[in-house]
Parts: sequence; C-alpha cells; structure tokens
Amino acid sequence: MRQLTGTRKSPGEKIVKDIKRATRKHYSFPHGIHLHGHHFFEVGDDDALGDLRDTTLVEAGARRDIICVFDNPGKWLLHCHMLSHAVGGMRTWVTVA
Ligand SMILES: [Cu+2]
Repeated sequence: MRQLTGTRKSPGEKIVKDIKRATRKHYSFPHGIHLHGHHFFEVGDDDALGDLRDTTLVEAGARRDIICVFDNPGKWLLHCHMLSHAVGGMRTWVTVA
C-alpha cells in the first residue's frame, strides 16, 4: 500500500510505514488487509485498476498499491484479517475528516 489518496500526507505515510513494518514481522503468511468505511481499487503492476474491494490480499513482505477516495468521515480501522496478525500489530486507524 504505497499511497492512500484522500488523507493528509503525514498520516498516510504513517499508515504505509505501519503496514510495511508489520508485514516484515510475519513473513510466511499472506495478509488479507481490510479497510473499514471505504472501498478501493487495487492497482496492478501495469497500472490497470482491479475490482472495487474493501480487502486486498498482500503476500508477506510485498506491497499493494491502491486508489481510494476517502469520502466517508470518521475513524476507520485498517487491519489484517488474521486475528493473530491484527493483535500482533497489523492494525492502524485511518482518520477521515
Ligand atoms: Cu496478516
């Protein structure tokens, strides 16, 4: 997740760093990264847009580019769907003002 469009720059960067740091801790599992409150498009290696989703599967140590319009104000959880990963740190808040 390189870019989270629609958030202020610094919180978006923090989210990217949080996810990258967390995925390094769990190398052997793919991660179903789920965003509450919004949907997003995955961006392929050829810059093509994928399906509209609220969850994307990210291989351990990999990254996923997404395009998301953050138009639903609130405080939304972004986390891995594997409970042990979420408890282990793969979770953060996205604040949309
Ligand atoms: Cu995970």
